[in-house]
Amino acid sequence: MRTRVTIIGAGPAGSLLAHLLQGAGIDCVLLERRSRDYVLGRIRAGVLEAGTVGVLRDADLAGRMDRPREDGGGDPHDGVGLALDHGRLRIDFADLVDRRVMLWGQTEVQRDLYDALEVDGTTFLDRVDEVDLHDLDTDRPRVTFLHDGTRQQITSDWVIGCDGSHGVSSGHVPDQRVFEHSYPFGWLGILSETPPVDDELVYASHERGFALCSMRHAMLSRYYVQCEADDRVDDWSDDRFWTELADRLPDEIAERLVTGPSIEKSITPLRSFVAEPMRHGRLLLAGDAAHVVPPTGAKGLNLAVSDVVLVAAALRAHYHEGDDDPVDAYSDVALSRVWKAVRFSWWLTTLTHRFPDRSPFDRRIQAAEFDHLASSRNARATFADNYTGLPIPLDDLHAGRPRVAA
Ligand code: FAS
Ligand code: PHB
Repeated sequence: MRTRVTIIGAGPAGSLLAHLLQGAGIDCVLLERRSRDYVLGRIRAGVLEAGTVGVLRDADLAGRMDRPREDGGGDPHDGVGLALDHGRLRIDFADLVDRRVMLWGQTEVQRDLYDALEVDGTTFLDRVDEVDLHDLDTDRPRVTFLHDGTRQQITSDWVIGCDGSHGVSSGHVPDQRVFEHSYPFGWLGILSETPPVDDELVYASHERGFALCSMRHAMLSRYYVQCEADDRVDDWSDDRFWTELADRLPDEIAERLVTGPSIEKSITPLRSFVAEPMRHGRLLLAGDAAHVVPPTGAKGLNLAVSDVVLVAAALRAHYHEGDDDPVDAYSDVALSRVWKAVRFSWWLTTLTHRFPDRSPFDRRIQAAEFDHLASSRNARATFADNYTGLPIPLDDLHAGRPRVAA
């Protein structure tokens, strides 16, 4: 096969990139290891930054999301609640930064993307195996793979690694610098067909550990509790989960908790990971293929979107204007935004979780941080600025460099 751009991985990053490239008249082939249904069945992120919502709307991917909430559409949120032990405060996004976030599950985003790829007529091969990359330092890189038992090869101008944190692309960047930080705990998440405990999300920091109350719609709640790094799902009965969740929430919230059987239960390890650079020759990396953040800041999916918006803009400049400054700036410009999201996710995780080796000094520092948020509008505005999403640096990409502090 011959195409302009080969995309490896059809999660949110790869499938959004394919849709954006098709819209720009740039042919691409999308390769996915799993089946479409498997990808659609993964329960992951829930919060879309303001910028991500704009990207979906501009790409005509927001039809279902923009239906009224009561008709199953997305749920715009103007704020989020924080609780320390049993004190509470609210970060009012609308008042502080005049932006909001959208509760719209990653599974819904993925469904809208796959529906759009059908309409686009994108060449989308799922259940591919043994993907390998070749000749990335030439202007005719090749991708080989098995599909339906047949070994195949694609020659293209560019290869975009959107194959997540366990993919193959990242391994094809020689002299890669890897930055990793592991957390001594994980998240146990459940879905339950019960009404959410509050209209907004609640991030709770308690002596017993972290808890998060989220939602998908008026009769589908998403809850998380911090668990041991080596816990297994079988260690957590529904009863144990609900009891632990209630113990970690402020009393007035715990009293409203409606429990029910979990319809999904999974454990996610928490880690921060960045691989630099996000390019080698004609290979560009985007999304979890280049970076992973703890889900505390709701950044993973949103970073995948911002990387892909930058890749699509760089490839449009390459093909439509013969300008390669944007693609040459891509790695540095993307990383400048990635590291700010990695920092915020690390900060919010450190603020809200119970560290096993934590000293009384550490607990006082957490309390002082909450006290500063409660008493300083500027501190709350910084939180809101990061949580609702920093700008996607398209201007820096076209200027050929990341913006740095003067
Ligand atoms: P993805 O991992 O989503 O997609 C990569 C795709 O590449 C996959 O479909 C994979 O099958 C495919 N692939 C891998 N190797 C391949 C190969 N060799 N050939 C072809 N295809 C290959 N983020 C949040 O913001 N909030 C959350 O609550 C949250 N929860 C999460 C829970 C879990 C269990 C995980 C793993 C992640 C979670 N995340 C969360 C982060 C998640 O949403 C990611 O940031 C997001 O899926 C990133 O999208 P992609 O970069 O497309 O990577
Ligand atoms: C979710 O709804 O799944 C969710 C929300 C906020 C987070 C992480 C996950 O920080």
